[in-house]
Amino acid sequence: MVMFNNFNFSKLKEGLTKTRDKIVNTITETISGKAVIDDKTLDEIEEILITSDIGYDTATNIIERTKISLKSDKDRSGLNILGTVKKELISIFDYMQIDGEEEKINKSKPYIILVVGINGVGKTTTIGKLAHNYKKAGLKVIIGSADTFRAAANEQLDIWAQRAGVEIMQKKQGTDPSSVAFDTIRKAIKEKYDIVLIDTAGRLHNKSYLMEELSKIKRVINKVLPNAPNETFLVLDGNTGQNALVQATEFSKVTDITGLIVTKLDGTAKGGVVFQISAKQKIPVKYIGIGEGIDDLQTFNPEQFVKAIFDI
Ligand SMILES: Nc1nc2c(ncn2[C@@H]2O[C@H](COP(=O)(O)OP(=O)(O)O)[C@@H](O)[C@H]2O)c(=O)[nH]1
Ligand SMILES: [Mg+2]
Repeated sequence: MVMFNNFNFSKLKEGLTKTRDKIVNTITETISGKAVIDDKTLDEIEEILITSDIGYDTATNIIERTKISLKSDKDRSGLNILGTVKKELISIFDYMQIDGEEEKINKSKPYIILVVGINGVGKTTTIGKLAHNYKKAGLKVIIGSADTFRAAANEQLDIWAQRAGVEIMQKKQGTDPSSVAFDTIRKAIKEKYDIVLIDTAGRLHNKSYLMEELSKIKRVINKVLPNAPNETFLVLDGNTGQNALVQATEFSKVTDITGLIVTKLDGTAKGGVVFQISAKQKIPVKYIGIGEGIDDLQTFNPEQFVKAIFDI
């Protein structure tokens, strides 16, 4: 069951232009004019993949598997090679299960979504977009503003809540974030909200501090709802390439991440990092951000993502 009607292939394709230039256009140049692709050319393709943000291990793995699958295939045309590489890239996401998100939400209302990630990755923007998507899907949404650290955070989130047309719970700057989370959830239970989105501050000066803050939020949430949060989404900025991978690794150590959201894939050549993070972390990629607008969040679909990158 598709929860959101937020997919637009041409917009996705446009957003991934630089990534496509970096990965596919160079591969296409390498294979063009060659009737048969030999192993030397495959090694060149491997190098292109390595220098894109797909990462060394993932790239060598893909080419190895491509070589194996081509052994039983007489067709060594460029087109077939590209098709095989595409298939291998899609298979990186095989670990992701079709979610049945709607059923999950229906089973545990209010459904609590905690959004974490370092400063500037796009948490607040993504919460605004998610709120809009859930609202459009007919759900009653409230946002809890647990980024009480920055003065401007409340105002920014308030603007997004208004855009999305959803409720928001805010407290003074400096309030304990977990008390905002607590009150938001209590209100959500009392007033029968379906979805609670909790924004957090992205202070990562040190791991133990982050762990403490996140685990306190969880502890406090658990007092109201034992199974909450139902989801913890980690937001990563696609623009940061390798660094996004490091963040995914670090956050996974301190909290149970149930899904990734990779933002700012528009206008970056580093979109290949989505493959690398998935291959390494095996955490489902739930959404991708391809712009600053309220409609610029798409549910991640492996086939369409690869197709959009390779569709020249
Ligand atoms: N181009 C682009 N910009 C984005 C996207 N997501 C967020 N941003 C921008 O990234 C900046 C930081 O976002 P914000 O939500 O404040 O990050 P936070 O600190 O994690 O809450 C803002 O200028 C957003 O407009 C995206 O998918 N594409
Ligand atoms: Mg924020």
